[in-house]
Amino acid sequence: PHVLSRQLSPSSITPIPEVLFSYHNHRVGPNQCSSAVVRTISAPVPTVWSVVRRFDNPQAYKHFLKSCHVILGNGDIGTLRDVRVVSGLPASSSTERLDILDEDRHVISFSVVGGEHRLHNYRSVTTLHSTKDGHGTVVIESYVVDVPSGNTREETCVFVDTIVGCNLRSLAKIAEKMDR
Ligand code: A9S
Repeated sequence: PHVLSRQLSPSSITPIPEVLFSYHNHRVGPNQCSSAVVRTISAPVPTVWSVVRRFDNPQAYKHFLKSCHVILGNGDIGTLRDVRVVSGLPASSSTERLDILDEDRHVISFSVVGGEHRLHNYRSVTTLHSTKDGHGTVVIESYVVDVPSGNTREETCVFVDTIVGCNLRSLAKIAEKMDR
């Protein structure tokens, strides 16, 4: 995937409407970093959305997660989930809140509100965009997160871009298979 390190600008991705673009314009605090990962998937938006919209089932395509339990709510804004992380990462769990689920615009966003890991105040926004021919999807996933003490901004973005890149690659594989 293409990694756009704080370079996401309307001119670089012309077909995306300003309203959707604004979702990726994060307020970044002094000790935070922000970036975005973009990936094109060879499956239409409804197929990709059917996977991405499942706040209760992120482990379907996020392979660093081994389980997910909804601990509050039923899929509406404010729903909380508790995810468990596979071994080998500097993390064991994360508690996450659903902030946006826009079924018409294909926008989902969540915030990390707790857990045992180093990505404090992580917040991501994922938007789906149809390719011009209607057969494909461009996924944009941007985030903002605190830079952990002892790490640089660059290290933090490399770490998170890697995880998000893996997730989007896996999402592509699953959606492309569903579409066959
Ligand atoms: O889950 C996502 O969409 C994205 C990320 C970057 C998740 C990161 C993570 O869940 C780990 C994979 C466990 C890595 C959190 C919250 C902290 C980590 O250290």
